[in-house]
Amino acid sequence: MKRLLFLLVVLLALVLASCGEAGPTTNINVTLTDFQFTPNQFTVPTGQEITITVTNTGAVVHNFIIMKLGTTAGATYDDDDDANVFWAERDIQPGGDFSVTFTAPTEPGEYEVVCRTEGHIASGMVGKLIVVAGE
Ligand SMILES: [Cu+2]
Repeated sequence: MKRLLFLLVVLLALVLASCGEAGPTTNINVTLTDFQFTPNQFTVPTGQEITITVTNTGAVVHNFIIMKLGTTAGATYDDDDDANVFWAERDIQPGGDFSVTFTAPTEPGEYEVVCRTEGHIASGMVGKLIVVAGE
């Protein structure tokens, strides 16, 4: 009996842990380094106001650019990609630490997140915004 109870507690803990990880959030905290988004995957609910807190701990300027659904900046971000931007916080200076808000897309799906500084996509500054239907 004791063992069964232990098993149930473990199972419950696992379920709770996985919920916390997968659930959508309206608060994103992202750290920009040379050359990564940490974390590099964000899950948000459709159409809600999202507060994003950005910290650039790298030595160079970075960007947080959300591409429109179904588009990609490819291996390098160039001027043509501007037309495909859903939302962007550009030219985040080293040491920069602030919060901004944007409204999440109303269409669920996976949106590419990139840094437009030259060479940064190729170096690994790519992420994913996962938009899920709100409850
Ligand atoms: Cu960058």
